[in-house]
Amino acid sequence: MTEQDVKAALRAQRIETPSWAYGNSGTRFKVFAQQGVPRDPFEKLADAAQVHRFTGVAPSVSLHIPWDKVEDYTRLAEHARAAGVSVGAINSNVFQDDDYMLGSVTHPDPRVRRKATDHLLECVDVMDATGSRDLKLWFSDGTNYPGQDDIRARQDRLAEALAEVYARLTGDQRIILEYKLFEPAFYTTDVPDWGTAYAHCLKLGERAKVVVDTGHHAPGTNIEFIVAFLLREGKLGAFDFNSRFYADDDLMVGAADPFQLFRIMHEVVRGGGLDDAAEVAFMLDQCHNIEPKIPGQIRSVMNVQEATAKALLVDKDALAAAQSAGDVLGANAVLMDAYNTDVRPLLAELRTETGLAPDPMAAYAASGYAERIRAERVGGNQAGWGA
Ligand code: PSV
Ligand code: MN
Ligand code: MN
Repeated sequence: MTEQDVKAALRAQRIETPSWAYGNSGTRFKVFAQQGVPRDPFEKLADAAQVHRFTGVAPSVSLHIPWDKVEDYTRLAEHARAAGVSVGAINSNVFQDDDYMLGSVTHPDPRVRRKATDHLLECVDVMDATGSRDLKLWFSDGTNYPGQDDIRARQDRLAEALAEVYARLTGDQRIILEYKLFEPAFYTTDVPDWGTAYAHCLKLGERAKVVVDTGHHAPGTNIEFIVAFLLREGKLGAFDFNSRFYADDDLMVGAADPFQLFRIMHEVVRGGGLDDAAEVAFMLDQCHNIEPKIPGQIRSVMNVQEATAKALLVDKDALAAAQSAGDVLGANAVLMDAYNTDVRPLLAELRTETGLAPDPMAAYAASGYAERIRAERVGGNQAGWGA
């Protein structure tokens, strides 16, 4: 790939930021409130627009319903557009009501299942109003103790709810189904892994695809293998990028293991996942508990860009030649050469060429936006509850 091709691919890349990254967040032990955080979904979109303003590649924002509940979603989408961004994936939330203690769409009580499915259908109404393509489904459903519920019956209930929601989609709308190994359930989780998500999506049809959240696997899992497999099957719908040292830490993508992120992006590039036709959504799913939020998002977007640039720099022909010759060390060296390239000058040049400041972090810091929101916004909210 020529330098021009690499730059063109980087210019076309899109990374979606999550509304909940802009609000206060923390662990179950403590939420450290920051000054100037958004007080409503409109202000979250305004902050997300800053990330796009300085990076040029983050033009959409995922919403989480009901954390981002408003009266009029058409108005919210218009507000987003006026700020220079658009509404991206709609995240459903069937995990925070008391009713969901034993599950949502897999709950043993049909009344609770109905309530949960109705919420998912309501999220499709929101998509109709905002023009969003993707309904992101994550279920906290599972059990804590052996024998607590019938594992197989829960799969039947899940399939039934998914089919009902899938039938409600129109146009280019999609279901993107997220898996997670454990938490909050500690014995069984109803969608614990990519295989379960893949099987359900396969049954649903073409417009159902899998979300790979990079924090949702057992330690040591080879995520790039999952990415390669799903892309090959046309079933990779999206990423929820973040990084983790222990469990679902939701730290900044590329912070814990930039080499893993590079390996993932190498499989994305190899499998054509950057092409529009692949319809892979690159989203962040992170919280900034102790660092400032807008710069945290800017840094994360830059980390994804750097990993992508390195993946694009892999000498495909040299790699293929070494692989087919059985040259183990040679093939590995081709990959490591790309990984060890300092791509920061290339990205700085690209930004300058597109009219952006070469260093988005410094440009944001100099913009005065942080000082302005600190002065203007009093009583900002927690990322989810009450936001
Ligand atoms: C669950 O851990 C998850 O990754 C899902 O994507 C949720 O929607 C998101 O976190 C925010 O809580
Ligand atoms: Mn996620
Ligand atoms: Mn998660």
